[in-house]
Amino acid sequence: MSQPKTIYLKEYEAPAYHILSTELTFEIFEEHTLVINRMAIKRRGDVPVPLLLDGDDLELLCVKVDDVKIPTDAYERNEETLTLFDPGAEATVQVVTKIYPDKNTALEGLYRSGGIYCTQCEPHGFRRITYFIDRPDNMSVFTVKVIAEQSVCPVLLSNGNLEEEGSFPDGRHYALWKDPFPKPSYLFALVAGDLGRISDNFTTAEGNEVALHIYVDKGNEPRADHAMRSLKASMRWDEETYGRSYDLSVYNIVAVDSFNMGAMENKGLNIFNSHYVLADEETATDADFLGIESVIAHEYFHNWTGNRITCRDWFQLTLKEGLTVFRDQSFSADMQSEVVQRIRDVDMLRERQFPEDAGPTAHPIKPEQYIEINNFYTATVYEKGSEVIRMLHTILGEKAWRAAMDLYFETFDGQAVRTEDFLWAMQQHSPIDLAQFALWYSQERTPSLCAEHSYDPASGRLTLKLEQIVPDAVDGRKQQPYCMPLRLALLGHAGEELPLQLEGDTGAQPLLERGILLITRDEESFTFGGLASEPALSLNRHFGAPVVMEYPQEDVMNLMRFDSDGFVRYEAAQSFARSTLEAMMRGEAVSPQFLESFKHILEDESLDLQFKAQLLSLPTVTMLMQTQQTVDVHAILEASDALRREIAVACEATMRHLYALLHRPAHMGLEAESIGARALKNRLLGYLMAQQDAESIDSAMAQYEESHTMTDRLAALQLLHHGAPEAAEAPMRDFYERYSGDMLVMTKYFSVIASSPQPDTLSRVRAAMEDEVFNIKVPNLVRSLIGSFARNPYHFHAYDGSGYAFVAEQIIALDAINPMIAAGLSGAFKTYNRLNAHSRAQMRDALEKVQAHRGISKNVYEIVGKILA
Ligand code: 0A1
Ligand code: ZN
Repeated sequence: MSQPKTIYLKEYEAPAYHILSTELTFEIFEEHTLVINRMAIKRRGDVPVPLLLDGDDLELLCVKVDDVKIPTDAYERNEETLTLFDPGAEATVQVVTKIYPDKNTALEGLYRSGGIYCTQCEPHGFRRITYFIDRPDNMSVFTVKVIAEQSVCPVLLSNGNLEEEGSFPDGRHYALWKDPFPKPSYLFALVAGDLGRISDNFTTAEGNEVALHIYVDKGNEPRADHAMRSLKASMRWDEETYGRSYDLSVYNIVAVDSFNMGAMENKGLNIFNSHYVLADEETATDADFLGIESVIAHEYFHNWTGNRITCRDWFQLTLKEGLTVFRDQSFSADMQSEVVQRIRDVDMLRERQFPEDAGPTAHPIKPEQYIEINNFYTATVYEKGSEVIRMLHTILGEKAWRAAMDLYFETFDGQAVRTEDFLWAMQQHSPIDLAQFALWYSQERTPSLCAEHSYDPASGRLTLKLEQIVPDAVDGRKQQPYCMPLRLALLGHAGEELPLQLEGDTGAQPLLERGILLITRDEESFTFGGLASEPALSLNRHFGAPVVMEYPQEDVMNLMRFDSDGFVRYEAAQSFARSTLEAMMRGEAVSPQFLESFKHILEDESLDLQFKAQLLSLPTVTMLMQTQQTVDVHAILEASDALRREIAVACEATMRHLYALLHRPAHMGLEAESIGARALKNRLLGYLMAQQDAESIDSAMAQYEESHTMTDRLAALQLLHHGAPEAAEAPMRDFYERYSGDMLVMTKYFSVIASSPQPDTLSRVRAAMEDEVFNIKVPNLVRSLIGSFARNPYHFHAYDGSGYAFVAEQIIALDAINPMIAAGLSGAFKTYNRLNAHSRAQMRDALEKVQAHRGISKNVYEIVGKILA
């Protein structure tokens, strides 16, 4: 194949034309759809220039300018564009294209999923529907007419407000939608099909009535209630927190089964992966409920941060994504417990983004180049992007943050802008110059912050030395030290926060009053006075900067017990567990102090139950891999399994007692206490099951049978299947029989199979692929089965290379169906460089097969190329 082209930010040029308004007519037929597209175009400059329209995989039927068919020598067409040589300074350009939604397995553009027609246009899907200036700096007012067979597609939706509907004598009908807000084509959406719906309404702070509808497959209506509650809560929250109200008279959400990502914020017509809409206690876990709340909020918040103010170009993706993730995380923290939410978000960052930032595909939150933009919907752009926004929030403080956001909305409403424009608004209300801070947008990799301290009893002073280690970029370029806020406290013997009396010139520390040090250099030293005895150091409270914090280990036991910052307590517990595991990998015995501290938390009755479950977790394999020079997965797994058993032996009686207390049917429902009870109970059962003894297996069997919630049922099933496969046979059969008709629940069943440590896992995964419930065209099923396998450290990294070979084989097969999903799966190989020679050689074999495959997509080409470079 020809070498895919690299696109550079520095080569950005504004488009030569704008499309002021766009009238679309969709004629939906069983085999194909006709798209009639009338665009009012306007040239920006005075001199005649060609009009370049993007198009991908389109059958072109007709081109007209001002209603006259133009001769074929007035335009030119290639794989990616339709060029009209000189359509004039202002004209109406009409193109008619024919597309085949049923054949569209890539799920970009217009496709049919489970009988429902729907679209996905971000980032480049619109060009698979019609020819257009398909870039976000081209904002147009859309009017959309959808025509289809009434019996096949009783529901016809698009963006904005419904203007008109009607029917034809031949059994077809139409709906006409108009969106008054100019928008880029990536926010266009259309849905047509036979759907049920639930409805509600919302009155905005200004008194406007908004109709709310959630469309789902018929029969699933009752499972959309939680999504509706979440939507209303989000709408209220954005009014109260940011003074932003909804701006159309209708808000539609549609749930579809085949979707490449979580959901999409199309103006007034969000399209969701059904996983993020449908839930009830019988079929969804607590994590699913929380996920729905957060994704519904995320898409709703995009209406202001993304739609009203959008991105100038795709390099600016974090402008809308980092900011919107920050907003949805703040919302979830307000709805749930703040510290529990923070720990979840940080876990996710470190589990997914840190490895990305340490690997061959590392990129700044604002990349400067790409081959395939779809590869940049990453944890870096989203989650690290959110951490960068969070640091700005910390630096400005609540009040100035709100003022800066108000300014951002007022100044740029209705525009397509850059991250520099956002930073400009922040700067107007910032206590510090943000020039150095802006490096967070242009540099990659995770910095480390190493802290050392010494206390001098004679003078009552503590000196804190901080060294900022900034790794080189992927290409070896040196990078500069960052400006970051570091929240800290000095704690007395009972955990009380002591006053921060910084000595010397404190002029450069405008945030100290709020307990925040501003770090700007690679080496800095701070002296605090007035300390009657040696304090414990509580650093990076709340995880205020996305860094690897190297902790002074001597304080961890105290911090774990009494730090008033819940995040630091958690961090101390994780860090103590990590050093314990590392010692075990060196052949040492389990540290008795660790077991004692663990027990201390276990027996602490004052703790919130969800928080306690988090404090009692062990670092994951991915986390442990991050601190190893050369990764030895099997050593990590051995040590982790051994520590789990030792903990179970040391705490068995207390755990059984507590488990019994928590395992009560009273604990149903979604309030924090019930969620907490389930989280803790299942954490305890996890430890107990590490012993694989009859009593624990009985508990798990009983929990499976008696459970009223999917959370409990699934936890028991997974522990049984992974730890006691013979006992698990009956519940596995039962689960399959109960839920084989429910695709969303089956994704859970497939992940249980694919994440198992049992030796026959790969053959079971292969067998599951043959199951009639499995369908390789449905991304949720692929992620749950093949994706879970690729994350299964026991088998992906199998010594004989079978795990790598299997995943490579699936990447090749999937690439022909859905390149985005194939590229996502390729990410499993990102650890390549850090593995030992044996595993590396096997991975190389697997990856080279992928690379050599004829016709590989540019999505996969870009990722695999970077890994092997
Ligand atoms: N903007 C969406 C994410 C999204 C991106 C690409 C998609 O398909 C190619 C779909 C969704 C969000 O942030 O929620
Ligand atoms: Zn988003």
